[in-house]
Amino acid sequence: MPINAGLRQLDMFNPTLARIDVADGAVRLPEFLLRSSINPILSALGQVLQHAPLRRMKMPQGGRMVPMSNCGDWGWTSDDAGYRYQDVDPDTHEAWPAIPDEWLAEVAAALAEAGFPVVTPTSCLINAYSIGDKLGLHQDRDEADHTQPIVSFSMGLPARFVLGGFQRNDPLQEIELRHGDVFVFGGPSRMRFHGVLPIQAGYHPVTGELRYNMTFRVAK
Ligand code: MD3
Ligand code: FE
Repeated sequence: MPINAGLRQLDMFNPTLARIDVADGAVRLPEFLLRSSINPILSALGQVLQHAPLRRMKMPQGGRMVPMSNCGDWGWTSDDAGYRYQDVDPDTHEAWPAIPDEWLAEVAAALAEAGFPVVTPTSCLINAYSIGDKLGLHQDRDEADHTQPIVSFSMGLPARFVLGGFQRNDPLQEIELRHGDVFVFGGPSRMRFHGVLPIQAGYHPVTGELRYNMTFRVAK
């Protein structure tokens, strides 16, 4: 028997070739961002956050969200009036920075790898989680076209992500999102309830005590 019998990956030293269908239209690409250096992706994050710093937005019902920012034509915002996409940063009244080309290239590659038509996102929401931060169960409904997939990048500390069904009380499956992972949520899974459990204490060599998530959307 060959010594690699049973190995399902083409190259055990390149685990990023795996593609896992978690649900109908929900595709996990483990360590997709680590196929080549992640440094340009991270330095672009530094640039974006210099122009549009992280801030804790108010939720319409009260309370504050995890620190967020945006890039692209449209940025997702939350305040007393509700949730919406805005073409300017409400803190500076300036246009959001452009989505970095290095990110757009990875988004296009991920959509293709996951078997979706390649579309260019018009919005990128950046969430920065500290230890203990969480994101309650919700659906993403603020985009005009719910048939367009959402692509997510995870960086830094791992998160326990929960994916539910189409009703709030449907059973949840727990999935770990790790540094370099990309997820594509399209097809029927686009409207699944989902959330993030409190980030557990830890230290990541690249981001320290933080987890970053970027979600790429066709907003309008
Ligand atoms: C499943 N962010 O920003 S990314 C969000 O880790 C959001 O920060 C989480 O949920 C985070 O809205 C999860 C993965 C994700 C993004 C969009 C989805 C999962 C999704 C849309 C539909 C179903
Ligand atoms: Fe969401």
